[in-house]
Formats: sequence, C-alpha cells, structure tokens
Amino acid sequence: METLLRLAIQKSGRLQEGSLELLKEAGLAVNNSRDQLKARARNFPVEVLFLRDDDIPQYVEDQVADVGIVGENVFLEKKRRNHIIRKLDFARCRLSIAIPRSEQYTGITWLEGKNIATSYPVIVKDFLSKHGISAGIHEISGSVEIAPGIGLADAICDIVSTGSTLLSNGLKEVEQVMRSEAVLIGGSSLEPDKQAILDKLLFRIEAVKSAHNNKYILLNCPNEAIQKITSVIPGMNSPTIMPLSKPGWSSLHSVVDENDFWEKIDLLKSFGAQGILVIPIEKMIA
Ligand code: PRT
Ligand code: ZN
Repeated sequence: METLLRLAIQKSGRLQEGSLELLKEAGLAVNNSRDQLKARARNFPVEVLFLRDDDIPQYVEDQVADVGIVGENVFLEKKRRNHIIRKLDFARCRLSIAIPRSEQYTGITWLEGKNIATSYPVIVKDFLSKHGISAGIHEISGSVEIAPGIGLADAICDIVSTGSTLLSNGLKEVEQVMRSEAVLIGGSSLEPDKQAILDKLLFRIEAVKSAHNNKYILLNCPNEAIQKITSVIPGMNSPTIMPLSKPGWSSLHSVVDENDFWEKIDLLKSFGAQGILVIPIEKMIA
C-alpha cells in the first residue's frame, strides 16, 4: 500500500481557507466537499483529515494524524506532545486580556483577586503565575466577550484581531499575553518514507512563502547607477542587466524583499532608476 502523510486541518473556521490555500499553492489538488472527514490529494501522497482545531493536537499526539495545522494559541493551550515544525504566516492574531472600558487599569496588579473568563485557561494560568498574580479563571468555550457585561467575570482573555469585538462589547485591551499565527505541528518522529513526503511538502511550502515575501523588480537606469543599484537589490544571485536601445542606459531585473520594499524604492529613485515595475512571484526556489 502506498504511504500517505496524514495532515489534519480545521474542518471549518478561520484556519480552513488559509490551510487549503497553502496546499493549493504547494501544488496539492484536494477536493473539499462539505461533510467529508478526509480527502486524498489527487497528485501528492497526502491525506487531509478535516477536524475541529481543538482536537488536532491530540490526534497528532496519538499518531492518527502525522502533522496538523493549528493556531499557535491552540498548540500552547493543549500542551500535547507536539512541536512546531514551521510557522505558516497566516491567521495572525493576539491573545489579550481585556477589561471594561470604564475601569481604570493600574497595571497588571489590577488583576489580583479578580475573575477572568477565557477559553484558554492553561495559557492564562501560565501568564498570571509568571507575573505573580493570583486570579480566578472561569473557563467558557464561546462568546467570552460578553462575560463582563453579564457579571460573569471582571476581565476576559481572548483572541483579538482587529479589536472591533472588544470595542463593540465595551471592553479595552490591557495586556497582550501572546502573538499567534497558524503553525504546522508534528508529534513523535516519522517513519522515513513519511518524513520524505513531509520534507517534499516543506520544500514546496518554503518556495510558496519566499515567493510571497519577495517581488520581481524591473527598472531602467543610467549605466553609471548600475553598481549602486545592484548593492541595494542584489537579487538571488546577481541582477540581470540588459542594454536599452537608448545609449548609456540599461534595464535591470532583480528580486526585492517585501518588508523593506518601500525604503528601497526611494533609494533606487534617488540613484536615477526610472520606469520601475514590480511583479508578484508565483514560486521561488533559491
Ligand atoms: O470549530 P473549531 O473549534 O474548529 O473552531 P474555533 O471556533 O475554535 O476557531 P476559529 O475558527 O474561530 O479560529 C481558529 C484559529 O484562528 C484561532 O485558534 C486563532 O489561532 C486564529 N484566529 C485568527 C482567530 C482570530 N483571528 C479571531 N479574530 N480566532 C478567533 N478570532 C475571534 C475571537 O475569538 C473574537 O471573538 O474573532 C473575534 C475577535 O476578532 P476582532 O477582529 O473583532 O478583534
Ligand atoms: Zn476550536
């Protein structure tokens, strides 16, 4: 029987789209019709299991799944025998403590002796004990943000993304407990043929992620500026330079990191670059 790497992803919710999108960009054709529990990629030895995110760390520990995609917050909360294989750079959010806007927050000691409602009791307990605070923790599984309003708790600890849920519930964020993003987790070590499939998948994920972080850049510049410009955008190896039909001018092609993109553009302009074109890269293999 053919060896398959079993990858658990969220069945429905905030991680599902990003997980499927990543697999698609990595070239895996996965059918996802509603109500199915698993799907075999048509062109890659991976079987995708669709599960509730909270259950994924356990399934990975029990080797029902070989690897899984969850939020870092869930990974930390579940404290299973899992490790992070790779951060995946989507579903970014933070886990924060929030209190009613009308309260005056005096620092972390404000929380001493208070009641905190959360779906993340393990993480909150760790955070409080790290700061020497003792507070009651009230575990609830959903709609945590309404707890202070109905008198269930003095504070909450929940996922924040834009902050609009807190705002519309009259709460303000006072402590950031952790930052989170989607992560690929694994359990115990894999048999060699599964590890080989995982390595192949990771290679593809790497190509997809570096493509997202880089742009292809084309520009025209006077020949005197080529050296200076090359020092700013050296590219993967070195830029491609082609003469323009206009004497003394060249066209230069390279790759630029998305993160310091705008600063570099300003610099390139000051060196005399013109006609700058920036194009997304589909895949990038160093
Ligand atoms: O059904 P299942 O158990 O699988 O899903 P779930 O309901 O437990 O999880 P889901 O789909 O809501 O979230 C899955 C993961 O997405 C979380 O564990 C986080 O790692 C990540 N994530 C990213 C978020 C958010 N952004 C987010 N905004 N998870 C939840 N929220 C919620 C938050 O709980 C709050 O209610 O959105 C609200 C806050 O959003 P803002 O934009 O108003 O601040
Ligand atoms: Zn969940």
